[in-house]
Order: sequence, then C-alpha cells, then structure tokens
Amino acid sequence: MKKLIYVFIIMSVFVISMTSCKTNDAVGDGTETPPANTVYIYDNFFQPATLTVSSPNTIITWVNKGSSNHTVTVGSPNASGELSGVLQEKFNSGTLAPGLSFSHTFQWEGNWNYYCQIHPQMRAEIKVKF
Ligand SMILES: [Cu+2]
Repeated sequence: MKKLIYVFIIMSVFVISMTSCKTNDAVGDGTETPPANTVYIYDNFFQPATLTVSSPNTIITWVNKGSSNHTVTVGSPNASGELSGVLQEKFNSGTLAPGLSFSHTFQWEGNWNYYCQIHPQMRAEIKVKF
C-alpha cells in the first residue's frame, strides 16, 4: 500500500510538471493574428507566409514570437535564380533573439522572398504591388 502511495505521488508530480511546462509559455503559440504590416516569427514559420503591400514606403515589422533565434533575410537559400530582384530590396535582420523585432521599408514592387538563415526551411514572401 505504501508503495502505491509513492507511485501516486511520483505520478502527480510528473503530471503537474508537464502542465506547468505548457503554461510557462510566454512566447506566442502560433495562433495570434499579427497587426497590419506585421509578420510574427514562430518556431519555425512566418505568419503570415505571404503579406501583400500596396502603397510605397510601407514599413513591415517582423517580431520574433518564438523561443529560438531567427533571421529575416531577403532571397532564397538555394535558388540562385530567384535572387535577381534582390538588388532593389536588401534586408537582413541578423540574429533576432526571442522578443526582438526588425523593420524594413519597401519601396520597390516585386515578390520579395525571404527566409531564416538559421532554419533555411522557413520561407515566406512580401508581395509589393502598387
Ligand atoms: Cu529561424
């Protein structure tokens, strides 16, 4: 009987610690809708994946809502053919720690692909059409 009680206590502690892990999440859960002209960075995707800009000099802000470092880097990691338009819009946030943000002003029309240098599978796009 004593053994059973110990097992119950250990299991309770385990369940409680699992639960607190879930609630100990100060970062976004990926379900929040970003405000206008804002992209949320999660682990490991951009939200929204495609953002459309329709007026010149629009400032887009990326906010790292994840728990890992990320970057916002124009271009595509392994498709050199897609880099032709990047002469106009150049941006690279460098390493963005959780909670940090980065902004870029778009002045040129185009479909600007970008990705995360730390997680090259993270890709998204800003579509600029005036
Ligand atoms: Cu990343």
